[in-house]
Amino acid sequence: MSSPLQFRRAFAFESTATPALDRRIHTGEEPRHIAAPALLYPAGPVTETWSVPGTLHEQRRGAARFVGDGQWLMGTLCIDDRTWPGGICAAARQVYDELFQLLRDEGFAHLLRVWNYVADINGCDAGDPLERYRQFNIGRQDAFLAARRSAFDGAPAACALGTTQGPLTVHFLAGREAPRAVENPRQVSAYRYPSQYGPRAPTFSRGALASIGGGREALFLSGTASIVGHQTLHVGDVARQTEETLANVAAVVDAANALSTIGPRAHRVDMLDCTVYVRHARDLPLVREVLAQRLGADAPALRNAIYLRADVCRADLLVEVEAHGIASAAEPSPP
Ligand code: 3EB
Repeated sequence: MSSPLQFRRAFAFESTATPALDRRIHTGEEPRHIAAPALLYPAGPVTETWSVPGTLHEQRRGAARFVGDGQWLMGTLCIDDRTWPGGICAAARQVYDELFQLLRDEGFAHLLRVWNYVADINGCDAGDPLERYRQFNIGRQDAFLAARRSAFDGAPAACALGTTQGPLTVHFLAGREAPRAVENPRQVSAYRYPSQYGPRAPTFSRGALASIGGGREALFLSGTASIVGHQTLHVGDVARQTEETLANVAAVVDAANALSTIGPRAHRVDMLDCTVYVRHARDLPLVREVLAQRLGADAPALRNAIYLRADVCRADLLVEVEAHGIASAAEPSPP
């Protein structure tokens, strides 16, 4: 593999000069041109950068802005669903149709990770009783099926969160080699959720493993919440939802380690780079307290975590954790 992929999270107290800047997921402010959850902690701004060596030039095509180096392709697509004919369902179809066309044009067969941000995700549009997230799921799955991409087993890792405003915003990371999809034995696969959660299931795997060069393997952990089987547990109790979420995170990490090319202890929960989405800003102290109890106050995962304010895609979920971990064959983790 010619160009290794690097991940870096830059905090406000660090130098803002990010070398080889490719794709930034700004989490410091709520910019108006994209939908982005607001940063709750630490004091912003935080910039997430997935980068490759060398300088890349951003290109634009339709709804997409993207960069690529031949090995990796990253970008963001935005469509304002409020003005798009057919609303959020049609906008989701259009965004994913354009994404898949872009991947075909650029010769990238595989989506590794997708971040979906939808304004008012638990709301409904005038004249349509179906929740906006459920509408989004229809358009997304239709696009996967139309493009003959894995809408079920082998779907990419993803998250879907609600913002207060902004156009439908989809960030993606694609590569040339198929990732290995990871499921959670404690949960029904999201793409097999029964129809009580909407006419079409969400299109994502619980995690994805990908070789990213330099003998390293990335685990992309999808948005993970207090769901066991297909049901939400601990409705109204953010502390217990956080604990259940961590149990699910641990289960996905275990399942990933069983598939890892690096080894059976390659990925560790306490070493993940976590993004924690909190529905109510007032719950932040309690969520942080539970994470500190469960991960250990000195865990790198706790030190590196960022907390964002977002609506979680089921109205009864109060917290969701997404993460990535990078394991290296050169530096095996201690037993
Ligand atoms: C869940 O487990 C919580 O629709 O892409 C998590 C990750 C969730 C991704 C998505 C939704 C999505 O069902 C919600």
